Amino acid sequence: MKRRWIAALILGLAVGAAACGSEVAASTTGMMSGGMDTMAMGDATLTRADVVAGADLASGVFQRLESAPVGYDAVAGRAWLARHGAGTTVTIDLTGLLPNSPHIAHVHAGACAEAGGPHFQFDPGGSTMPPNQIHLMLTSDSDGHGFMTVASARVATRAARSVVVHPVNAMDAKVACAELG
Ligand SMILES: [Cu+2]
Repeated sequence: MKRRWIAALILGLAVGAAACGSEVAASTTGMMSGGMDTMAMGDATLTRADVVAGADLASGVFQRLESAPVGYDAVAGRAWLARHGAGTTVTIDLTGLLPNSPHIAHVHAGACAEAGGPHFQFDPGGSTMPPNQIHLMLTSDSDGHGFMTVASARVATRAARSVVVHPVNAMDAKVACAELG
């Protein structure tokens, strides 16, 4: 059971890296041999970004994108990005997702008017996977609610501008974008 879940997660990662712009699907084999680091994709029990003490907090409201597939008409929610002494924490909280479905969100470097543009990278031009990018993996509940927090050990620059949510099963169909301000 667990092995199947990990395989699905790795597949989602590979598809995500390939579908989100000009990036090449990179180190999935490296991740497999090195073992899965669930912290790299989120942990719903982490301290939420909006309550991290002493943080520089940015947030934005999710807006449905034109590319959203059928079933996301009511998508809504919020993203928070906290820059703090231990790095960066990102939390997303969405409603109106397809129920019981895997979704992946990335911090992007562009405005929502350009559907978020490319992925934010701590080292531009480097690895397309965490920890060089900020990815969050979540599965919506039976009501279409999705929630996740991820922590990075480095402080994101202002190039971390938006958060975009994708269905794992249709990575090109960006669902919603929240611009961080
Ligand atoms: Cu993305």
